[in-house]
Amino acid sequence: MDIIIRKSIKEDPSPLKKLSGMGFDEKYESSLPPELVREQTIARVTGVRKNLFLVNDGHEERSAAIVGKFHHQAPGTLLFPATGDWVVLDNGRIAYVLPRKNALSRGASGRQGKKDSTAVENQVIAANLDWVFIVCGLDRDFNIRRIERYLTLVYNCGCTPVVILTKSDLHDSPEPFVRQVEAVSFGVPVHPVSAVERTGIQALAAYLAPGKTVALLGSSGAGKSTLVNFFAGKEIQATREVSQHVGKGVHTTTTRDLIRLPGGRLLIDNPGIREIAFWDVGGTAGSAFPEIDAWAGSCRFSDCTHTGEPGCRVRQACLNGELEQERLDSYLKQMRELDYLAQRKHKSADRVEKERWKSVSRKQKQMKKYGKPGR
Ligand SMILES: Nc1nc2c(ncn2[C@@H]2O[C@H](COP(=O)(O)OP(=O)(O)OP(=O)(O)O)[C@@H](O)[C@H]2O)c(=O)[nH]1
Ligand SMILES: [Mg+2]
Ligand SMILES: [Zn+2]
Repeated sequence: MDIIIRKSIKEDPSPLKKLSGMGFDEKYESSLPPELVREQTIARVTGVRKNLFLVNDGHEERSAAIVGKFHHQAPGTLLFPATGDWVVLDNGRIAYVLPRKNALSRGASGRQGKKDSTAVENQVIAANLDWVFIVCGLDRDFNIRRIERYLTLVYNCGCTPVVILTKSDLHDSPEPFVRQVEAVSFGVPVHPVSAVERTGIQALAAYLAPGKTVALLGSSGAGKSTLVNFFAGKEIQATREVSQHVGKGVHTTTTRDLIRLPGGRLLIDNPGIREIAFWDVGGTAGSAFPEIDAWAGSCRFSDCTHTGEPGCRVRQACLNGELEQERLDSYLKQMRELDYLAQRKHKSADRVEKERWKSVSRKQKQMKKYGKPGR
């Protein structure tokens, strides 16, 4: 059954009630353009397949194609549906993507460096999230520098991170790892858990409130799907066989799916991420390195790059032993990457402008030749 959104939406809240089970609230409702407040169906994207999207209107899940305009628009002019998006359906096809609260995105892997306009297109992992679980195994997966990169990625996407350290059963005590992460994550909650011993997992229930959406992010084999299955209380996501555990580059989960758990809790399981490529959303590395940001305020030069200028408080912190060299290196590397992205964005904007003028002059030439445009 379709959910009918009419002008009388306020008088009849029942259709939206069903959607609230999928995480819909008044903020999304008020962002609906008035021209769409007529007989339309609203649904949430729960999965992305090759040429189709899975959508759930709070009542049932079905597949939906997109309307033609998505195929004809220049990249970046229209929001393209991603898992977690709220969409307006028109005759069963996705016609519009509602403005996002936030979106976890990264540079499209494999496309960087190509000269076409899609080279700078970002890849939305998931949209409209309340929490992002950065899942990291306490095995070979554990890497503090990688956690720093995840934190920058999540902050720059406007999302709220939580660090989950899985496989705590592999150690007598996970506490030293927790301390290490806490030392670089400044107030971000850090939870050690074990799916094998079923410890620590209950603490995560606090994030999984009804109508809240949590996305799981982390390398392949970190234990994301194992967590999903734990919360679901059954095997709904395939997890890697222990015997295959050493096999590198195998992704057990291959799709990004929004899973609705009993009680309206919403989880987005993701394929493992091999490389954390940033995407320019005007962010900095500062949010994930607040102590460095604070010291930077005391550097002699306001535009200090902390790479050798005199009076650099950040380098001083390193010399004093207040700051680890590795952490400063990690910060500088992230800053370089983000600067590069910002420059690239500028360049592409220039190119867009050039192309616009090219098309204007082409039109002018046509006008001279044929007298009037449009003939
Ligand atoms: N010892 C131990 N092993 C675990 C734990 N959680 C998960 N594993 C194992 O880790 C392996 C990978 O788990 P998955 O849940 O498939 O990992 P994933 O993050 O979903 O991996 P991808 O889907 O490839 O991204 C499996 O063999 C799990 O049994 C844990 O708490 N302790
Ligand atoms: Mg998985
Ligand atoms: Zn400095």
